Amino acid sequence: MGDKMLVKDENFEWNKFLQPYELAVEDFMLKMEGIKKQFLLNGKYCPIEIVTGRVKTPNSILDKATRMGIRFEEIDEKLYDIGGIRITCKFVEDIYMVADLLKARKDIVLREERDYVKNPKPSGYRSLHLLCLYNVETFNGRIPVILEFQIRTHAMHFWATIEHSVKYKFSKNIPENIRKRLLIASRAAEALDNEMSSIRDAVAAVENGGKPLSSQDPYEREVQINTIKRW
Ligand code: 0O2
Repeated sequence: MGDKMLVKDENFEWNKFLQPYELAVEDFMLKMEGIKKQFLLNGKYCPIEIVTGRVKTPNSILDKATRMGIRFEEIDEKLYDIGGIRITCKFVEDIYMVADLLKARKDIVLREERDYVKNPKPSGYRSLHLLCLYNVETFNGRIPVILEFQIRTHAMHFWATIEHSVKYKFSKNIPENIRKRLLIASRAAEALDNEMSSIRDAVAAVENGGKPLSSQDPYEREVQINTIKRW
């Protein structure tokens, strides 16, 4: 295909193509709100703070497909983030709790996990991505679509939002000094995440009669925190 920009085919029915993604994103936004509600109704600590979703625009799809050398006919099987759900959490440990919740569901099948929290991108980008297959019910029958779940902390989200705008401003060619500063800012965000978890543990330990939390396991930690205090 080369580097030739994929062009918008006037006859292509984008609306029809994107509809299953729209439905899938809407379905999952609702499902995530349902999970949130269950935590609250059961008086448990909820690892999910904010849920948002979006479907890529045709221009953004064509732009990314061109960049990645994906042919037009392959877009729906090779472009994984046409439908995206973003979940923002307070703590890094919450990210993995949310991931476990998603992996345990029967209505989605995990296709791929990209852990940019443990292995940040060279840009400094951090988030956990789960690429999942979801069968969306439409009046034309069941249609399989890939959804990309991006799970991140507020600090990771703040960084990604600013870096995204900077990239856009410089048409993806960020000057070297700005790039370095963004990398330093990403490390600062990581330090902030670590400190917030540490403060949480210190407070929980105080409330636990001075005894530190015994487990590094996020589930046990969650149980302990729940018994000590609702955050
Ligand atoms: P938008 O506008 O958010 O939709 P590759 O980068 O080649 O490994 P791919 O398919 O881009 O492969 O997948 P990846 O890396 O999992 O990234 C998908 C999405 O994650 C991106 O979608 C961004 O939303 C986010 N992301 C990934 N890397 C970065 C980064 O360095 N900075 C920021 N701010 N976000 C990132 P889009 O389509 O690029 O963007």
